[in-house]
Amino acid sequence: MRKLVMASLLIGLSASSAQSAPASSATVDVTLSSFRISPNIIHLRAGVPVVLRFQNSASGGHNFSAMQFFSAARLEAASISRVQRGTVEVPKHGTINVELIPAAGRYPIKCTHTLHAMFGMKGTIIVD
Ligand SMILES: [Cu+2]
Repeated sequence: MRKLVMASLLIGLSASSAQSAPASSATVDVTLSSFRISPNIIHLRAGVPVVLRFQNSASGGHNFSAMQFFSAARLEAASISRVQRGTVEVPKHGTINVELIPAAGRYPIKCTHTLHAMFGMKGTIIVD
């Protein structure tokens, strides 16, 4: 699966070096559950458009909070309103897509709901 994603990334890159909008950004799935963010280390390519697909598999709300990551990234217009104060709120059994171009860096992530990070909902995004 990962190989497929990388392959399509490479194809996308070579095909869209002109001005055309990236028709098919790679999708990276991030699952929120009680109390995990999976994967808890998310590896992205700097400058390469990506859709982060946040899925909440739990019967309660969770969020994906990464203030520095989202402020450094360039969000696609339709995704801007889905990120509030560096946080994507995902309702129970919900899915939220956020399309963006990540900037290089290493960023902490967590769920800001009370005690959830302490219970394990935290991780890191590495963009290089
Ligand atoms: Cu949570």
